[in-house]
Amino acid sequence: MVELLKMTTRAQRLRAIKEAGFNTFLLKSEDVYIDLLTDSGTSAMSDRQWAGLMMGDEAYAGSRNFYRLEKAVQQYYGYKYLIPTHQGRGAENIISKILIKPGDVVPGNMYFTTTRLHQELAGGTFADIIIDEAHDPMSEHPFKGNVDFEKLDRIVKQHGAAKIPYISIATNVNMAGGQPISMANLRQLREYTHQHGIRIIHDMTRVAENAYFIQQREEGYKKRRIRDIVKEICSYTDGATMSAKKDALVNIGGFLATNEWDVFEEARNMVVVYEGLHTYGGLAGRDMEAMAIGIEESLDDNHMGARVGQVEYLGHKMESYDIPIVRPIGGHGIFVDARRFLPHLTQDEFPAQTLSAEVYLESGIRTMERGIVSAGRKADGENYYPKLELVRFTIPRRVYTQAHMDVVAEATQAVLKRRNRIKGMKMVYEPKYLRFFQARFERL
Ligand code: PM9
Repeated sequence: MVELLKMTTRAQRLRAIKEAGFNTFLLKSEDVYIDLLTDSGTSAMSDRQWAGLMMGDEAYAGSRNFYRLEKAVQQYYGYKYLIPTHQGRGAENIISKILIKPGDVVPGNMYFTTTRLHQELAGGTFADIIIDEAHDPMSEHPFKGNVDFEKLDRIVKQHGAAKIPYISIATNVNMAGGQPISMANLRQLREYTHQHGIRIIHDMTRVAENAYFIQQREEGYKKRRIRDIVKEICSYTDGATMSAKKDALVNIGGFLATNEWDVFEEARNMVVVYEGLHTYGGLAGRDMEAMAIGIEESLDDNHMGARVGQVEYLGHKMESYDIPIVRPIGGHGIFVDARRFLPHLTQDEFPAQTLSAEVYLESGIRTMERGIVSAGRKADGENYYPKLELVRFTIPRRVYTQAHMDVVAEATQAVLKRRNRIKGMKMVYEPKYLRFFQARFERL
């Protein structure tokens, strides 16, 4: 499938971004030239996946596509039980409701917006146990997704293992810049959690990208196939939530997977309340078919080399223009460091939100804020002040060419040249949950 891209004038973009309250989530996609808002549900499906859509068995119960998907999850990821959900947060809702009790603590390798919100809504508190390097955009640590065992041990000693329903481990940590956890670190975590009787729940949204980095960077994995590395990663965890809209190359879909019968039984019952019957979980049969095919395609070594290679291409181009980006270059996009890009703005003036709006205004390229707006507020109402104040240039899989990446780098360079004249913003509307999606801003 090919799609026409629409170029707009600066006057049109100014009108559009003002109408959108300077929030790129509120832009109409028809006003966007190159859309790097997210890699979620925006990838191009393959010929095989499109053919799979035609094989949808739209029975209410027991669709053959469900069994195909169940087989793919068992075969490629190794989890025993599957519950499809409409997308990742559907699975997060269910697992949080089942495992977390009020007063519990959920340690994890950096927060993710929807994941932490569901943990909090279930009465839990998230505790960050990622290594310090993950909060430093300039650190060259090859595995910034690693767990810091001193931080974890402090939490376990302080609260006791009984208050920790699970450790939340993301592969290729999104908010850190698409940064991987190493196999050695995960293996060590498995040993630790076995000693303490704590589960690991795996946010496997970008597990294949993580596996690619293990293959490229970790001793002993150079000759291993991505599919084998992915299976090994999953084997160190007890269950998983998945937004299949990313790695698994579909426009909609997700799942919860577990190796525990009791958890499965409760989840199978709960899914009928929130999503749909346990053999479709909010998805059409055709969506499950496309997902089963996408899972297999995502594990192909050549696909992953091309995918991360394109991200690296954009990153190197930006670096050649002195645009400050998170190092090392991550898996799903380039994260521009708004603190270094706009050093004259305080964090309360929303540097990343401002930069994202300016990139749109300059060029029609849509990106996403990943800083103080995304971090939201604590239970007591205070703002979180994350160390990372980033703009994410997220690359959809199999959609854009390197020429588009050239345009992106050049447009960002043009903003860099006039950065001293850029003023910050104030928030004029703030919704209660996940404010980054719908908040509105005005220029100072
Ligand atoms: N991630 C992203 O753009 C979609 C919307 S932004 C909240 O990065 C992880 C690591 C994700 C993720 C979504 C979800 C939720 C869970 N974990 O969007 O509900 O990156 O399918 O998945 C977005 P769903």
